[in-house]
Amino acid sequence: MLFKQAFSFCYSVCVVTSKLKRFVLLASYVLLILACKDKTPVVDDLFSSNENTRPLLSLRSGLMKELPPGQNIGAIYLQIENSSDKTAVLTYVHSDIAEKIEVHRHIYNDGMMQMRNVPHLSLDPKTTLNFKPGEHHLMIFGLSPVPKAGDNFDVVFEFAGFPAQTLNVVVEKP
Ligand SMILES: [Cu+2]
Repeated sequence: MLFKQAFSFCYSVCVVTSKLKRFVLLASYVLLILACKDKTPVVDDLFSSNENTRPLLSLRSGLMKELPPGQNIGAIYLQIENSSDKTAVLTYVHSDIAEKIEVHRHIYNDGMMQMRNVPHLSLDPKTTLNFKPGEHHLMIFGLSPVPKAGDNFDVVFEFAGFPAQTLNVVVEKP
């Protein structure tokens, strides 16, 4: 569209001046400007594309059920996406309002559902892990203060070889 407009502009200038040489010069000048202008977004895309700005690890949907009165140990569910091309190993999880946070996984042992501590959770490249009831969860110990439904708090995740990530966990009604 722009090229068409440029040509008709140049053509009208040519008609007025009746100088072909001037038309050719003007046309190449306008086309050069347009060509440069068209390339600009491509250069911008190189620096602002999603691939370069998207975090390599994304933590989302942090959720904890409100605890019964007197209890200060809870379970947190979330989703972790590793969109990088290397394995991410979770080395440490902590929060200002908890004494300790562990990664747990439910397993069946002799027909019994048991919880196992997973000290170094590995996330394969290009995978998403859903923490959910009956599978992986975070066990949060010694909550103080114990958050109520509607509250939220931050949990920090440290991964080997990746920047630390903070997840905001929302407390829901039981
Ligand atoms: Cu547990």
